[in-house]
Amino acid sequence: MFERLQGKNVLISGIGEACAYQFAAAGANVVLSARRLDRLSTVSATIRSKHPTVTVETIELDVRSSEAVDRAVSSVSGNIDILVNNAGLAMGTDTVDNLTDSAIDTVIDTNVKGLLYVSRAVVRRMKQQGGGHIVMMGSIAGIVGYQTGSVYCATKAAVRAITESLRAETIGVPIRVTEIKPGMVETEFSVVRYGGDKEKASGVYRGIEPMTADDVAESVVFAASRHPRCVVADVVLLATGQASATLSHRK
Ligand code: 8X3
Repeated sequence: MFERLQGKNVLISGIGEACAYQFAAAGANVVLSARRLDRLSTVSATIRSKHPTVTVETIELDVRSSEAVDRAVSSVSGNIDILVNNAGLAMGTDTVDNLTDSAIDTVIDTNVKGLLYVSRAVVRRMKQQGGGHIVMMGSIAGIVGYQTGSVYCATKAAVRAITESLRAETIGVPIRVTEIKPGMVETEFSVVRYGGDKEKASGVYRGIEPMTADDVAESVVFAASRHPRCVVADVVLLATGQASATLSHRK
């Protein structure tokens, strides 16, 4: 089912560990770029030992710097067939009147400006090479705002807007653009959002079985492995028992 990914080159921004493993398992070469090189080194060592025929590169990258993004993208050898635009975070759970400058700036700079810097550099590459596929990591938080989510929800609404604009701009070029909008997924996302408080973070998933990073990665890999004539444009992923960002059934 995933044979179309064999030998493709995939650039993943942000840790994207589950995606990296699944692409490598499908025979794709992966380039991992994120701020924490130690984490990437662990992922790349695992991939190398499990899938010795694929290549793995790691690049230390903070997407908030446009120069660093341009340098990182130019350092990738060969085509970039697939980009998984995954770097992003939520920070804090403050109402608008309590937001700190740092929460506003870090989240917008990473989720919106960083995503644009990476998209710009990669779209230029894909136009030169004659095509490619960009998978944007959106969220159901981009569909509807919720209490204490203003900045994060705004950035994910921006991801939706950027995705739609890019898809419209690339209709004459074989660049496919997909947006995946996950709901409740248990990753370190909530730990980061709650400033490292693991107890509060796990409270988000109390009484409901959240999705895992693997569930999201399966959709990314599915979208990327469709026939070139077909674009999986939009995927909304919810935990079973979840109806929206604000409505879930908890036992
Ligand atoms: C994360 C989904 O519902 O926590 O993107 O905002 S939610």
